[in-house]
Amino acid sequence: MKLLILLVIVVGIIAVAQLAKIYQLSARLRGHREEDISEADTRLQGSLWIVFMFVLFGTTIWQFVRYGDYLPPSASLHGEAVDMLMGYNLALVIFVFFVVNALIFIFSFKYRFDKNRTAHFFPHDTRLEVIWTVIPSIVLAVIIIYGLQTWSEMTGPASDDSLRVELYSKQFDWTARYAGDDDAFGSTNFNLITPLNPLGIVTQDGIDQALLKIEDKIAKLNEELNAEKGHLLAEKVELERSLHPSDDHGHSGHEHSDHDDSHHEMTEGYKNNIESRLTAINDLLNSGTAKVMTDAAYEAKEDKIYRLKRHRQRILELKNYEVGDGFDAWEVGKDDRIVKSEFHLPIGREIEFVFRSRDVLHSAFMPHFRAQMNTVPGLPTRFKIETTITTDSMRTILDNPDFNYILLCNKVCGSAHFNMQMTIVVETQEEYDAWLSEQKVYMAEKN
Ligand SMILES: [Cu+2]
Repeated sequence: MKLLILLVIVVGIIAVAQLAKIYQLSARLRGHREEDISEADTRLQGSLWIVFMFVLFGTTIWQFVRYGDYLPPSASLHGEAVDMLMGYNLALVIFVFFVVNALIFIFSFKYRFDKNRTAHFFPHDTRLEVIWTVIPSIVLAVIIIYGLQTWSEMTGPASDDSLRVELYSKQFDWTARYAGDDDAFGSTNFNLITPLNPLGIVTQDGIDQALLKIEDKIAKLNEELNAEKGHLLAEKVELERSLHPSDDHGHSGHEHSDHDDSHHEMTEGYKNNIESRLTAINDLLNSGTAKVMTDAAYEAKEDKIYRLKRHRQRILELKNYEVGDGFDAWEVGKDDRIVKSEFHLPIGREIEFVFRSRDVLHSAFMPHFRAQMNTVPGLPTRFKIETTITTDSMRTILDNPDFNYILLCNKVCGSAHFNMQMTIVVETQEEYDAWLSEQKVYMAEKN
C-alpha cells in the first residue's frame, strides 16, 4: 500500500514536469518569450498570496485552539509569574506575527506588477528609521527587564522561615535531604561517599566508616598480591639460597671457603624468621590460593592500592579540619534525613531548593512548578518557589486520581536518563510533619 502511494507520487511529479516542459515548448511555438508574463498570470499569482495568507493564519489559529492549553495549572506562585511572563511574550510575538505576515501578503497582492504603474523611488526617511528602531528597542527592553525581574525573584534570597530541601543528583537517581531538628544541613565531602553514606555527609561515624571501607579494600588487594604465584616462587628460591648459601654457586667447590661461610653466617632468630616465611609460602603454594597474575594485572592492583592510600590520606586530613568555634560540625549532619524516590513539601510555604551533583551535569525540572535548574558538580545551585496547590486538590482539578507532581532530569545525562525522576507530594503542614518524622535519620540504622 505504502509502495503504491509512493509510486503515485513519483509518477505524479514526473507528469507535472512533463506538462511544464510541453507548456514551455508550446509557448515558444506561439512566439512568446519566457519572461513575458501575461496580466492573467500576475493576477493569479497575486490572489494566491491572499489565499495562502488565510491558510497560514487559519492553521496557526487552529493550532492555538487545539494545542494552546497544554499545561496543567501552575502549582506555585513562582510558576504563575513564569506563566504571566510567557503569556506576555507569546502575545507580543503573535501580534508581530500577524501584522508582519498580513503586510507581506496584502502588499504582494496589492502591488503586483502593473504595466501602467511605475515604482516610486524612496531611498531614505529618517523619521521612519527612528520609529522602527525605537519601538522594537523599547519592546525588547521591557521583555528583558520583565524576564530578569522574574528570574531574580525566583533566585533571590529565601526568607528565614522557608523550608530548605537539598536535591542531590547522580547517574541515575535523585536523593532529597532535609535538615534534622537542628534545622541545619551537615557539610558534605565526596571523599566520604559510601553505599551507607550516599551524600558523603561529614560526621565522625561517616569518616570512620569510610576509613574502614578503604582499609578493607587495601587488605584484600594486599592479600591478592601476596598470593601471586610467580612472586612466591621467586621469593622461595631466594630464601632457600640464603639458608643454604652453598647451593648458590653450583658444584664449584672453589668458593666453598671459610670466608664465604662467615659472610652468610646468621643469627638463630633470623634463620627462624626465614624458615617460618618459607613454611608460609609453601602453605600458600600447596593450598591452591596462589594464583598466577600477569605483570599488568599485578601493577594495576599496586596502582589501586596507591590510590586507595591517597584517598585515605584525604579523609584523614578532613578529620583534622575544624569548622567554627565551639561548634560541633561533626554532629550537624547526624540528624539529616535522607529520602529516595518520593519527597514531600508543605503547602503555602516558601521552599528553597539547593541542588548538588555527584558526577555530571543534570537538570532538576519540576514542570508543574514551572521550575528548572542545572545541577553542577562542585557548584551548588538554588532557587525558591512557593507551593499553592496540594496533590489532592490537583487531582480534583485535573479529574485524575493518579496524578502526581514530578521531578525530572532534563539534561540527557546517560543511558538511564529517562528513568531519573522522583515523585513530589504537596500536602498540609501537619501531613508533611507527620511524614518527615517517619523518614530515616542519616546513619541511624547503625546505632
Ligand atoms: Cu540526569
